[in-house]
Amino acid sequence: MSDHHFMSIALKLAERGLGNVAPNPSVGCVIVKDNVVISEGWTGTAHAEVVALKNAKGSAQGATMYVTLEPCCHYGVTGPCTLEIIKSGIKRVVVAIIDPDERVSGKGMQELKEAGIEITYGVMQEEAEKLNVGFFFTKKLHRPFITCKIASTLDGKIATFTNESKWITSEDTRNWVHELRAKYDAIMIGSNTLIHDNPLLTCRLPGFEDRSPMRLIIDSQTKLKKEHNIAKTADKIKTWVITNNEVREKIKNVNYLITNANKNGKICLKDMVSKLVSDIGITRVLVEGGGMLITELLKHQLIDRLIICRSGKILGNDAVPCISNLGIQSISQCYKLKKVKIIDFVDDIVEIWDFYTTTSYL
Ligand code: AOF
Ligand code: ZN
Repeated sequence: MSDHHFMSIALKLAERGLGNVAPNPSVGCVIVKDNVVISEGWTGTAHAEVVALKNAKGSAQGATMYVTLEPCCHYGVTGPCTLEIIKSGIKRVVVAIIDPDERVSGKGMQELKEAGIEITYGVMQEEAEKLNVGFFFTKKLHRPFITCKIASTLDGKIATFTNESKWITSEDTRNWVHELRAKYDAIMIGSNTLIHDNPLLTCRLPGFEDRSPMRLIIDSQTKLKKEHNIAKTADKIKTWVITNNEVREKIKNVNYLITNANKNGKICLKDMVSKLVSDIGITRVLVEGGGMLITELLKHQLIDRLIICRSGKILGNDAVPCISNLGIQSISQCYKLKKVKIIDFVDDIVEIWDFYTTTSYL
């Protein structure tokens, strides 16, 4: 079996931790002896390598370790993985990508080499970077990876002119979205969506109930009241109100992130995204509306991925559009996206599009 084969298993394992381990990356690890996987691990409270070594129960002597990110060599919340690897008698370590954390950044592999361990570097590097794109964004761009999910009609509308939006897409597509939520660190909405939909924003699929990400509400006028579903469940699911104004009446269990104001007296989005990293440790955000918030993020080049769940319905020109006016005169000024994937559901299709910020970064 090839290095590629075992690294792809490690990458699959790494996927399991997405949405669960921020601000950490989600890493996968397999230990292989005589072409057989003898143990597996992925990041949880402990690092992937440490979990895999523990699962190997002392039989890793002479084995090869496949790991999706360079093993760490620093004392952080946990001790250095390099020490554990050296102690275990592992003979060879195959690494997908270097850890951009300046405490590691090549030093992890150097330490292993100096201990006489053979290193192979760069196997499935691109896939490993894509998987942890949120972590790499925080280290290199100082902001999280931002995806916008839109439930839209065929004609690009997200609600009727009376603001009714339940339901545009079918149940199986909505279940898929619940699963998607579990892979993000946080879900973000604007205050209009809070008022019109009074949502819960949880994962409600069986088996995913405890995987609900934290909720972020862009709410400069503090419209969130204790009667809203989000406020009522803030004791169970972490909730942040993001505002640039002083908050006079705080709601129990709700956290408040105060941002700088822009020149129009509104939330400075650039400051907000940097504080999501520095103050909360978020690496991946799923924006779920509404149109105003998505339009503002778009104008500030703060959307990296667009997921459109499109149903076979038509609402007409008086309905609410998924993106409002952009004042674009010429096609040459338009925003351009790259098609990533189309998923076929019975009544809907899900389209995944990446902005060039993402594709040029990767
Ligand atoms: C690994 N394996 O599974 C992960 C790593 O605060 P700590 O101790 O958890 O360290 C966090 C840093 O460790 C993080 O910024 C990244 O550099 C690395 N993450 N390293 O060897 C893992 N998750
Ligand atoms: Zn580590």
